[in-house]
Amino acid sequence: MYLQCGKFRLSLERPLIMGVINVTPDSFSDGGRYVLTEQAVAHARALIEEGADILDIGGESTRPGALPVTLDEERRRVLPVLERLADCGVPVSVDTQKPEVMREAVAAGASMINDINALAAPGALEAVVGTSAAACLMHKQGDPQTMQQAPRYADVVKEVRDFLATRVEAAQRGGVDRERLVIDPGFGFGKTLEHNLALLRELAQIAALGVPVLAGLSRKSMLGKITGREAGERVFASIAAAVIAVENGARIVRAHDVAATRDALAVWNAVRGKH
Ligand code: HH2
Repeated sequence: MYLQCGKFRLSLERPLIMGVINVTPDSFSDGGRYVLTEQAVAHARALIEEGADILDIGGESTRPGALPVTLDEERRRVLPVLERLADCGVPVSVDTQKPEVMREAVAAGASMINDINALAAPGALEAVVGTSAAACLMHKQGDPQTMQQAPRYADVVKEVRDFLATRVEAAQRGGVDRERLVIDPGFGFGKTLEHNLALLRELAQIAALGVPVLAGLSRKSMLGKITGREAGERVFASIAAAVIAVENGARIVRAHDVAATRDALAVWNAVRGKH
């Protein structure tokens, strides 16, 4: 299995690691902005050293309760980082829901668009169609501000799988080759702990759609609920979740702790990988 990802053709024979770079400051001063770009670029380079196969840059937090940022603000956060990483040697993904940011990001060298809205916004599919960028289609129920208030499903695995199948079809009908698509059940996006656990347990049912599955479990609050630990102390739990996800069919793991994830997946690959 391969993923066409901009100028990169990524083999998915072994599971890949997508390293997370957040460009989401508390300070909006100009000095703060320069520092923010420099920090993000340095963090990106460190994650490449640690073994990230893909980088994911995000300028808008999508954590439960997070507020949206304006188009201009998101642009100012993401584009300078992207430009500095154009020749970093690994594909760079941009985590955005905004079609304008998608278009400008691809023009500035992004190899992938990671959209928690599965390219459903007007103009989103069109922003990706005429390019060679990959697209990650993610499931969510509701919006980040309110999604954790009362998530409800009759059958979470079936509903997420059917939604992803529909979005893959829509993307293909719109002109995006299947080889450019990735699907993601969207752990924590309008899901209770039980919903998240059911999706992780039954991830093979999502992988059966035949499109590479990306799993984002790193440091998520579901791991806090299980272990009682704060976000910065969830590395061991994140590794356990990443290994289970890969065991159940995920081909890309979105991770903050790249070095630890790389070692864990190297062991998985030595045991389970094709030789
Ligand atoms: N999770 C977050 C953001 N973007 N994209 C995809 N495809 N899948 C995810 O699970 C996903 C995502 C939110 O993760 P969180 O830990 O709340 O914040 P961040 O990872 O940006 O630090």
